[in-house]
Amino acid sequence: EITKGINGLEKIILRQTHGSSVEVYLYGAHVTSWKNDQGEELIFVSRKAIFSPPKPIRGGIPVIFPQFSNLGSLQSHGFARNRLWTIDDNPPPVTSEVPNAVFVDLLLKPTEEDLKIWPHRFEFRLRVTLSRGGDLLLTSCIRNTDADGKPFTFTFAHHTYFSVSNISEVEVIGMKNLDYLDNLKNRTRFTEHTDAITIDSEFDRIYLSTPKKLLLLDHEKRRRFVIRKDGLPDAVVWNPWEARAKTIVDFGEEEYKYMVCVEAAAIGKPVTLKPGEEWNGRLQLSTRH
Ligand code: TA6
Repeated sequence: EITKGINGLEKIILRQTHGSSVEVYLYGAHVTSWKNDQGEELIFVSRKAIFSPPKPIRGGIPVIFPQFSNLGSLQSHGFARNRLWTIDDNPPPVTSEVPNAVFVDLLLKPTEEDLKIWPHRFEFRLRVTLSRGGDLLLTSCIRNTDADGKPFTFTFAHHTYFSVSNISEVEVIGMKNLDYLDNLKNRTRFTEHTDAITIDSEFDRIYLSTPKKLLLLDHEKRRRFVIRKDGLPDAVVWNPWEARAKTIVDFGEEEYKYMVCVEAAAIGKPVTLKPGEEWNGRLQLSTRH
């Protein structure tokens, strides 16, 4: 179902018979809602989010490509999140892996303007799938379509903003003994010693080469998000906390309490694609198992 969202921007709604749903805007291929069978929202979007290009939408699941943060010469977090994507009306067939799923394929190709800031031809296909059981899957396929034979390199993230009852109730599980780069300390490298990460101040870390399965626990809601990822070795954990939140214009003052970003990413080892080569990434979010 295609409908008009906020400010007339087009969005697609995927629904399953049991009641779960997903909403994705063509602007940024940005998922802004994921609801479970009970109709409960699982994704955080700021009350102050500005649905007006070129400002990226605050919250949801921004697609970060071709550059994470300020790791290169592009604008922070690249440009995929503030481009208008198109729907592929004739998508390649589904793999049997997710039966009875509903999905939409969104495409991004560079415009002549884009080529001036990042001189590489590519095709990015993002498949957004809602499984019968209500899991949200994001599968990315990025291809180097440069005819004149140049490789390109990128970093990537699904910058997922999870909705939580209260940040004090939250644990992130799966990082014990992993190295991380602390964004609050000039990306100095440290080793994580705790198994269950809790957050009680500004937090911004890139965990390197994590397990494929991570957990986000919300004790008050008795909810457990299972994050499964493939081709996305790293994981960013972010909460701006009070002081930094005040500096973000499209973020409510108290809202840091109700969100946490746990991002499936490829940052530590940037991906390089030769002409004709293809890269695949996969993120599966579930609250069931
Ligand atoms: O992923 C964490 C991070 O890179 C933080 O450093 C923080 O700035 C956040 O993303 C949001 O970035 P944005 O450009 O959306 O304001």
